Amino acid sequence: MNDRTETTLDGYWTPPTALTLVALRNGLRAMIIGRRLDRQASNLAKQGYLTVYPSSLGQEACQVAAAQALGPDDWLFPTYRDSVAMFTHRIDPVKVLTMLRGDWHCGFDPKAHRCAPHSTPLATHCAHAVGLAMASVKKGEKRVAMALCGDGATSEGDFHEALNIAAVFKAPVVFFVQHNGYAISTPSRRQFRAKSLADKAIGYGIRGEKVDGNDFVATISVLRDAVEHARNGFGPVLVEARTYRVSPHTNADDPDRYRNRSEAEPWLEHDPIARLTEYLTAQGRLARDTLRDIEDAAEELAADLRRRVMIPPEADPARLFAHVYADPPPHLQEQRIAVLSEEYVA
Ligand SMILES: Cc1ncc(C[n+]2csc(CCOP(=O)(O)OP(=O)(O)O)c2C)c(N)n1
Ligand SMILES: [Mg+2]
Repeated sequence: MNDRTETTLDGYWTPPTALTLVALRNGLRAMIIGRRLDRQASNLAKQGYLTVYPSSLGQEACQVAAAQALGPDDWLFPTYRDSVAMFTHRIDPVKVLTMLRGDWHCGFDPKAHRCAPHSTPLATHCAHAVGLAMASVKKGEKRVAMALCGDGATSEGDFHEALNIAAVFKAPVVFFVQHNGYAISTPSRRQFRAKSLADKAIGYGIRGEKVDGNDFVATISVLRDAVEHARNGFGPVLVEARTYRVSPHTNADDPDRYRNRSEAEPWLEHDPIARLTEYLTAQGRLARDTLRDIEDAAEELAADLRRRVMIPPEADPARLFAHVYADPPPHLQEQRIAVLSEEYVA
């Protein structure tokens, strides 16, 4: 079991040569833009434009590293918390938020984007990632699937089944657990007894890694290694990134009811964006103008997101009946005719 927590930016650990300056700047840019879009989405939820929004504030290193560790043919399997990973994976933010606006579909073509829809049921998508990875091996492809999940999801039966079958068949999957300390109001100490979630890999006979999830350089290094390990036929990897859920579970949650605000302080001091900014600045690799340009770009993207989400989506009642049955049963056909005969006011 490897523990990479020592590779922190605070000690100005030198990144592996494979991590170029361009990769670090891209990481910083995506984290700053991701945080700004995340804040915008939280505000849109408060204003009623989204039905719900689970923020990943403070988890940007994990979100961005997950997307940026993947190769051009690899797949991402995100949860409800992972919109920033999906933005970084180059899916239009409005499309990413489609489901969270209460629309009936995920808003984008999963195949075109190599990204599954946000999974709200915990860990069920881990098995989907294994299925895709196993199919890809059968087709002679070199694709890796990365399934993201939280600490709470590791208690699910689906998580166990996915890891077990992936291990047995050496499926090229990276299971990336963002251990943010909470499953809604349940703290980690009431969730599992294991010393670390990465230790669970031992039971499946696969590689397990633990990393400081607020350290972008360490996290992307570990994830890139894991992706290549899986791609080269050595089987799945379980990566645990230790981080903290700075925000409420969603806009509908009040964390003051179950945790002390002071608990967040040490995590705020280890903010992933501040750490990478400080590192690059201290190395003389980040001009003030560059940072301002990134922040300006983030503002523009947030304004564009706000503007487009405020346009009400087109609602077509006929869609209620589409895509469920190839041959709709008679009672649904009748209902469809009845709905379509009603006058519809947009
Ligand atoms: C199968 C299933 N059971 C319960 C829930 C309700 N639920 C939604 S989020 C959540 C907590 C998950 O915590 P964690 O996996 O740590 O992810 P985080 O929200 O912290 O990112 C629960 C229990 C669900 N969505 N799916
Ligand atoms: Mg959690």
